[in-house]
Amino acid sequence: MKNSLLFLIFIALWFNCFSQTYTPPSDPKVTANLAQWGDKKFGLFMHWGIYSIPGIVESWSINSEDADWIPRDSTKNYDEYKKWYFDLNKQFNPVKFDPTIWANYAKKAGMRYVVFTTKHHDGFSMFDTKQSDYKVTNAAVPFSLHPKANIVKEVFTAFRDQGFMIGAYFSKPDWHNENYWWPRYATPDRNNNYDIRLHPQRWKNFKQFTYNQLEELMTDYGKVDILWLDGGWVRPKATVNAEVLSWGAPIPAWDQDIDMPNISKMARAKQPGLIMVDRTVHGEYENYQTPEQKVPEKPLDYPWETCMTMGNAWGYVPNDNYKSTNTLIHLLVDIVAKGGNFLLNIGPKPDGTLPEPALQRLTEIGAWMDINKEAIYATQPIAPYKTDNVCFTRSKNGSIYALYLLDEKIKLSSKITIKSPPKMPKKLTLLGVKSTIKWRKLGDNLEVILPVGIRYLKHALVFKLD
Ligand code: H79
Repeated sequence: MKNSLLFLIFIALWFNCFSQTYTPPSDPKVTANLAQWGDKKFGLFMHWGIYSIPGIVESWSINSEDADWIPRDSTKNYDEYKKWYFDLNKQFNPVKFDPTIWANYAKKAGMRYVVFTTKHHDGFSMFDTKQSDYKVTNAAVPFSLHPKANIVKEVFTAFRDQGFMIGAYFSKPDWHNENYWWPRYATPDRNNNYDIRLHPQRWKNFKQFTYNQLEELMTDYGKVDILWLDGGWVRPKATVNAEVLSWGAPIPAWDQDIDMPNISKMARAKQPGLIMVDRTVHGEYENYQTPEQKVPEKPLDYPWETCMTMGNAWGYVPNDNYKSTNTLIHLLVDIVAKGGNFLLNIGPKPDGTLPEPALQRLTEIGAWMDINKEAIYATQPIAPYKTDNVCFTRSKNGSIYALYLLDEKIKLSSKITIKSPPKMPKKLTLLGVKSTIKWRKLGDNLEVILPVGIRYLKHALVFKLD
């Protein structure tokens, strides 16, 4: 009896050990930075690279996986197509590049951190790496002659100057590197295209290359707060989980182990307290989790961030279909009420400017944030999180906010109900309105009479309950 109980406990512990979805950082500096990051709530994600020039899906079309979300040019064969894509570097010339303008717009929108693509899967480095000629500062690139050619440095400096936390997006896979995609063989899918067990030295070279590039980014680009590592199929085979399998790509028989312990040691020596996000590889190098293009159903009990495109695409695509300001604000509110951060992506145009619809939305979000930001920043989730169309947040000093989501198409009635708020208030105010609000308790609910003349309050009305 006793033995079988012990056995059960052992099995439970063993299972728990391998099904763990989150491991808190052991370094207190990382914990402190994570808390600081969690208070920022709203960040700007940027995908910019050679794929922005023709305005196509970032990187993916040069791998031979057949998926409906990866459009391909049917007039060229695969090899010609890949050559055409890689040669786009010779056209990169964003003459209107001015990241200070980007940072100004993002700041006005209420964003407080930025994550920028230093290198996507196609391997084109947006920084002055010494490890490869396939980079923005190489003479083959027209923009290399420009004083702001070292794009990553300019972006990081401009946003840091405006008080943003700085995040470096970096793709672990590199489809331009001969030690990842060996030209001897075909490139049928996203994985490295040779058997690492037969060619260990080749993978060792790739690991060294990756380490060196990351060392440059951690050394020569000022303070970096977040290292956001994408390309989760580059991972030890033992860490492959259901999520990885759901991507539908082949799982190689070998480890694509990039040696995170070594990378982390170097990166945190250069950047003490660095937040590391080795996406989907749950464990000590994934300090927060990053659901992509989706919002979790319920609050998660570890730090997280939804990354999502403002249009449909990550990179700039002409005539992309942008989400409305109303939708974006509702997403922000819903995410924050569930304890997450919102990393909202915009793809700059090939000339270096931001698309007009994106600027319009940033400005409109900013107007809402000007009135309501105290219900967003540094808040914590509080049960019941959301009832009907009302989300709740709590500030650190104990105020509760009820964020009443407005449907643009429906005319607001003069009397509204906040169902089952976290607590019954003594005082109720409506942010952006000075006059006293009439309200009363009605069972577990609050009934609020809206004052006239508040038509200027759009997207979400925010009530403060004290
Ligand atoms: O850099 C961006 C993408 O290129 C990269 N990560 C973001 C931040 C990326 N990694 N993996 N993928 C993209 C795979 C994409 C899978 C998808 Fe889907 C399947 C896209 C469309 C179908 C998942 C399901 C995302 C949207 C629906």
